[in-house]
Amino acid sequence: MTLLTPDDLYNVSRQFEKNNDIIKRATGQGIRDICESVYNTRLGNEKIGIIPITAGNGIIDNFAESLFTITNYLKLDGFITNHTDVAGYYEAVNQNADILLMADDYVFIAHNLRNGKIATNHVCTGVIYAEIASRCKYADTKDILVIGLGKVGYAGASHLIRKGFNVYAYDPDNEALNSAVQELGVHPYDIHRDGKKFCMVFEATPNENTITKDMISERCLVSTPGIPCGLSPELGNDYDVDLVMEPLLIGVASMLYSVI
Ligand code: NAD
Ligand code: 2YH
Repeated sequence: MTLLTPDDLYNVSRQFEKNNDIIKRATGQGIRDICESVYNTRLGNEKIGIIPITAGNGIIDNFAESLFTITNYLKLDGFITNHTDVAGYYEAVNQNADILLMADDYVFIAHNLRNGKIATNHVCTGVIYAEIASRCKYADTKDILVIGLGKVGYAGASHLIRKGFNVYAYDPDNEALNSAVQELGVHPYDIHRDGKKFCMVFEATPNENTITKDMISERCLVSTPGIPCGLSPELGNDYDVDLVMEPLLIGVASMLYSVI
């Protein structure tokens, strides 16, 4: 289990703006347009109740505040409840929240109380980062590499298969890799043998240096929610990589669009 730290969340809207510029440059569209087309929804004037949760490792400084910043950034009407946990839930419902956002150590959800839709951060993050990678405007094939097939990576790989991409995937955990081969139909990618290079890469691991020079072509698009980043700054510079990596806003935008 990886938990966000207050440092990860430093100036979340600035981090997002920088990434949105890269997304626009590499795909031709910004994150809002991409979310609208993935989910076929538009954000309106929904009221978002953000509930701090003390379970497990407890409150993360800056987490609820960052979600509040994100709701403002998306021009939604957000508020953080004064109470935590069940009392916070009760408060949010009584304050007429349309959508609730809350996370413990394992699951982070958006729940739309008006239409009953519920979404998890790991699925929505996987879907949107995979979608971003798949939109690389320099790609001339439908081959895409997925690195890491955990909760986020599997959801992204599944999305790419649904969209008709040729998905190559690597995970050192054989059980995770075999499930994705059998259930989704991804091609197993052997980093030591295949020598195939990709223009579109979706990485979802909690480790550094998961991306090597044998995997990527010059000017490729690497889209990764993984913390820390799997691409070293040196490799990113040498290969002139368009790197999309942001700790919270892109995934939360995806969650909100998915429950509208
Ligand atoms: P997980 O533990 O469920 O899965 C991680 C997977 O990566 C595992 O299957 C593991 O075997 C695999 N892996 C580890 N090292 C690897 C390597 N060198 N090459 C290939 N695969 C490797 O984790 P998760 O919930 O899927 O989250 C993945 C990452 O995404 C974490 O760092 C998490 O913090 C981050 N995350 C970020 C956001 C965001 O908005 N930026 C949102 C959710 C999760
Ligand atoms: O960071 C996390 C977990 N990794 C779950 C996310 C799933 N992708 N949870 C945040 C915990 C927040 C805390 N309980 C709070 O401040 O409310």
